[in-house]
Amino acid sequence: MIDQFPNFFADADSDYNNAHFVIFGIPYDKTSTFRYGATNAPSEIRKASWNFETYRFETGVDFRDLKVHDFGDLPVKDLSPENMIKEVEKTVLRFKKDEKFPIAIGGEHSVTLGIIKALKKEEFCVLSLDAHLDYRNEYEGEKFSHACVIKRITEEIGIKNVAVVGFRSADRDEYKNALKDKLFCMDIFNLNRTGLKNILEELKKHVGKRKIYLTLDIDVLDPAYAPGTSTPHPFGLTTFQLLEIIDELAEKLIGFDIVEVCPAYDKGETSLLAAELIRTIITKHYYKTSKNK
Ligand SMILES: [Mn+2]
Repeated sequence: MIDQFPNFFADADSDYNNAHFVIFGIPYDKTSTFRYGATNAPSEIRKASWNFETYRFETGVDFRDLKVHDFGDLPVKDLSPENMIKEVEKTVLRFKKDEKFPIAIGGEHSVTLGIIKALKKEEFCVLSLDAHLDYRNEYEGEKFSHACVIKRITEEIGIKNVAVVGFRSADRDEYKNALKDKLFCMDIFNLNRTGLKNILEELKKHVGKRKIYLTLDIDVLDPAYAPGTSTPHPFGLTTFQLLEIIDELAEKLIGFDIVEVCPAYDKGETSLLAAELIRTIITKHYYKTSKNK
């Protein structure tokens, strides 16, 4: 039995230069509004990652054969939101220059803006899976709040390059503005009525030939699966619906993040799920892209 876990993501033991996938933590929760503690998510998710077998019988890929590096955590805990975003941008610019595939562990959702700023030279589509629209202009006087991150991202890369799926909570003006601005957004009720397969077809049509950056707010899942999150909202996706989305889109990914895990509010199941999602997304992306080479 391991009584002290190594402080890196399980089997992410390539060195930086040899790695293709780079995992890094962004322990930040300064703009959280309901529950605090997302700063602990990177270390709890790393710990949870040691639970899993490396071989994936579904694809025949062994996680140990992939070149994954754990870069550690960015020193952003005490920074203002603007400075945190700058630090994230600087780091991801380096990953981009070195042709790495970035995988961020939040932290709250505000961290994603720094990643998008770094990647935005090329055209791609941001897919946000989230219980919330996060399309407010500002929240509690803060433009860089987690509740505004999609609005800020649309300002960076253009609204046609953004899609939000799975939301079920929004402020009245926020929702009206999203519709008025023609943000591609699919609420969870529509998704369940129309069927996930049809929604995925619409999403794929919207994305077209573009690559995808996935920002996965863990609260898109039902709190039954992911209770350890900052602003939980009932009526969420099931884990198998999420897997279906990942299966459809994994090939197109250029990077992803998992945000809003808040480990103090459960018995570890949300961190376990986040760790397994990271392994699953990496493996599926690798499998689907290497198949086409
Ligand atoms: Mn959310």
